[in-house]
Amino acid sequence: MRVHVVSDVHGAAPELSRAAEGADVFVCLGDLICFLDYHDPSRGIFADLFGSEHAAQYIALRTANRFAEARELSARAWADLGVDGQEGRWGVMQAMVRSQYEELFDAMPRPALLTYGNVDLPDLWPDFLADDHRVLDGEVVEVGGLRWGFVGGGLQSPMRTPFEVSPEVYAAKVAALGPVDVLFTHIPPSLPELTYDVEARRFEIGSQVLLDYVHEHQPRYHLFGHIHQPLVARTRIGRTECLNVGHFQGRGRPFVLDLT
Ligand SMILES: [Mn+2]
Repeated sequence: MRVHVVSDVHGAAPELSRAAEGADVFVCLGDLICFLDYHDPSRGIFADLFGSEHAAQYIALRTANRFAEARELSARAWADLGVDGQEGRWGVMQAMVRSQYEELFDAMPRPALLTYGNVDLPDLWPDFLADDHRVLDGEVVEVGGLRWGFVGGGLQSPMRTPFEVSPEVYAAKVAALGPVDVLFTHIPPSLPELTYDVEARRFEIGSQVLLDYVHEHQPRYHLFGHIHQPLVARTRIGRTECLNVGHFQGRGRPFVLDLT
């Protein structure tokens, strides 16, 4: 069985539309939206709203872990746009996210198994999903006689991305799976070589609960995204092959898993 997996799509709709060519099963591990493009500041919702120069400055501050200053910068930009208060901003933002989702779900291969990334708005997904788009979060599906488990979203972080949950909520989703043969998550297990991004030059957040789960249940594979340029793209935890399939936006092609 040839499985194509993508994660961290971040707006790459044309590539997404071709990502299931030749696949028996197609899986998407989320992060569809492009708020900011660290490689091309002219792309993404921030650039569309405030211009690419603002986006470049905002990216520079966040890359330097200067999150408070980044928030001040965006507060000024919103004020310049004449948009007041959280609710006003949210309305504008949601309209832009909706237009990205429209294009991305139009390009999403069918059928597909999906889970959410941390840069997604799950509440909006039902408006865009096709009948044969199956979303799984803390759930198991049987494919070819194997149990495939899915856990979406991220953990609370200073980045304040839209779909971050508390460690307790995340742990409950992982616990709901029971043993699986193949584990699909957006974020990696908490191992430094898997969570370090060599280009952003920082550790992103991985999950200790996922690490414990893999030690305990030893699925054949654990596939995840979230880290765009990882120090290490694959490793072994006991018998489990851990695979980073992230940054579809940068690669433009799916990760191919030949599952026998
Ligand atoms: Mn991402």
